[in-house]
Amino acid sequence: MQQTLSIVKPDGVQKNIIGEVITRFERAGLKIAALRMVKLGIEEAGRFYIVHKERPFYGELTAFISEGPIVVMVIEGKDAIKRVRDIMGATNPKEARPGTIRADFATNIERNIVHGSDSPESAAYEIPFFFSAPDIMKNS
Ligand code: 3AN
Repeated sequence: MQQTLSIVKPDGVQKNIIGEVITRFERAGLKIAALRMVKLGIEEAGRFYIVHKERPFYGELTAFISEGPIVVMVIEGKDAIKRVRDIMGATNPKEARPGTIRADFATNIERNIVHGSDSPESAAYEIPFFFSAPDIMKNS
């Protein structure tokens, strides 16, 4: 079993597709092990995306993720990291496979609806960023 952190970003919350995103993960047999809604401050957003600190879009990225409420969740299952990213689709929606969340709903490479940890190392940083151990259910 593997755990990953996924986020319905502010554009996904605004578009009323929180349920749609969760449904796609659940339909694939993945389990929601923890979930809550939160609004990040700009400094927290900067810490969350610290790996992208040197990227030219860091400022826009942290402004966007903190512009409104988000839904953060821990998703659990076999190969959860890769499976969540397959369901999300490519970062740039123009390159995302049809039927993926980003192909269906994303506006552009920045406003792309959903986040998923990209490696076990990222998941190990991102999950405790939002959840402490007792908040994560053993339900699978
Ligand atoms: P992913 O979210 O698919 O793992 P990364 O790790 O390359 O993609 O980028 C992290 C986030 O930064 C993306 N979700 C996206 O919102 C944003 N991003 C990536 N590339 C760009 C870009 N060229 N311009 C603006 N934002 C970007």
